[in-house]
Amino acid sequence: MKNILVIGATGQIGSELMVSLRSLYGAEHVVGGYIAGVQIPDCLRDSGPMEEADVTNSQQIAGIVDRYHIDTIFNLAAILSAQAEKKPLLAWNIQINGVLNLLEISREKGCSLFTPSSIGAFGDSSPKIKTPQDTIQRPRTIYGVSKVSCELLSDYYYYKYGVDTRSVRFPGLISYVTPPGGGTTDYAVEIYYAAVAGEKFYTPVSAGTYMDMMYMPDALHAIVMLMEADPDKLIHRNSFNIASMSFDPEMIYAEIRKHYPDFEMEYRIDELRQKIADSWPDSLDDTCAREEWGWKPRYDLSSMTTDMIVHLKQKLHK
Ligand code: VAH
Repeated sequence: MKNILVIGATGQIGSELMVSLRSLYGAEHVVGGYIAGVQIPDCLRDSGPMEEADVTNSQQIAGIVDRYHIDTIFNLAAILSAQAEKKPLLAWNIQINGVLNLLEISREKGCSLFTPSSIGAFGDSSPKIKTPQDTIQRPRTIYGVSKVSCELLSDYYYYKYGVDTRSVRFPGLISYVTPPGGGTTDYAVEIYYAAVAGEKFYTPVSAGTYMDMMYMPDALHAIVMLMEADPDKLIHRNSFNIASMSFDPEMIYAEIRKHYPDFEMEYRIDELRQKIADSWPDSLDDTCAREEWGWKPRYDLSSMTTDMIVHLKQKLHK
């Protein structure tokens, strides 16, 4: 049975990954790592072990790994793209120095390590349509630079020391559970909240700005599938393109209006997020993930929209 540590267990991905992992492997086998001062949801605190785990504090993490005999670490600590541009050194510290701490701990203690990358690991000079698994990666955001560096470091530790590092390049993730913070793709979450709340939505990126997006249940499924995959079948490790849908604001607006015909959207462009979005791919080619570990999304824009609205109506008491 695995003993798992989730770093960033209260974040957008971490909080839902915790629920999935605890139901799969047993709550007592999944330790939730949080940073001092963060609000820990009761459902996490009451269902299994939680420990303060700052990814920049190597000694603290190593102590948890020893105390709980951790053999698998999921590292979801990150400052998202737009936020990272405002705090580049903090983003670097968490996303590189923090990752190096985890790679060293994984090397010394024999842990497997998952640290997600992102479509943000590509830049203007990467092919934009059906971006290949292996292609040029020259991002110009600190988020992208840290994600490419993390991919390279994780592969280095696999090839030099045999550390079992694996990761995926996440598209924009959409969820009704934990609101996102500071991302470029977060408009695709915020728009659902506005529609269900009966409010007009102001979209920060322009029509025709296509980005790969994914519903959170598919993202969680990808993480577990990859970490359970037969290592002998993996040709790539850090990091797999995965995709499920690509849309622009007009497409998601049209899909939501099938449920709320009077819903209104207007463009209020956020220069920073528009510039970042323009540098990212419109769509990814995820053939390698499908061939090497059986990746296959289950949600598309229509089914995600229906599910998001059902759950947000309950959450917002609408
Ligand atoms: C962001 N949601 O917008 C994150 C993600 C691919 C996008 O990395 O920064």
